[in-house]
Amino acid sequence: MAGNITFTMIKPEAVAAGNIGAILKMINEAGFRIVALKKTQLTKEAAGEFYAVHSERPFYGELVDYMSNGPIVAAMLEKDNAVADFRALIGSTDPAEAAEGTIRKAYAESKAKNAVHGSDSDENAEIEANFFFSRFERS
Ligand code: FUP
Repeated sequence: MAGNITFTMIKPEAVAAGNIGAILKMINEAGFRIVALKKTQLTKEAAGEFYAVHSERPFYGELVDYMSNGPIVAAMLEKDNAVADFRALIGSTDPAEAAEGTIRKAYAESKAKNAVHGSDSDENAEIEANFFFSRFERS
């Protein structure tokens, strides 16, 4: 059975552009409950660890630089079928391919600066949430 928790980050360029509120509003209006929320900045080392699964990809170095370049907002979200429903809400990795009504269509700048992260499995949602939040920070 699909789990009811996913993890997201609002990425540095979306935070810098002042889009935290607008993106959280879209998330709420799509029926997700915010379980935990934190604005913080990743060190290069932490960004490298978070994206370790991509360490062999050609864009890894740029991804780590960009994700550690400014503040991000990390959140745990709750909803039935959370992982799949949130992937649908954010849209394709490349905003040029993202559907109307998705967060990336509205706010992403490019495939690299694509406004938001969304976990791709229940297992990764738990790993990623644990990266940012302890169990004492979850309601
Ligand atoms: P997604 O799951 O949609 O966030 O996309 P991926 O897991 O494929 O990629 C993770 C992150 O790597 C993306 F959010 C942005 C970055 N990326 C690039 O910078 N260039 C690419 O060609 C693909 C991904």
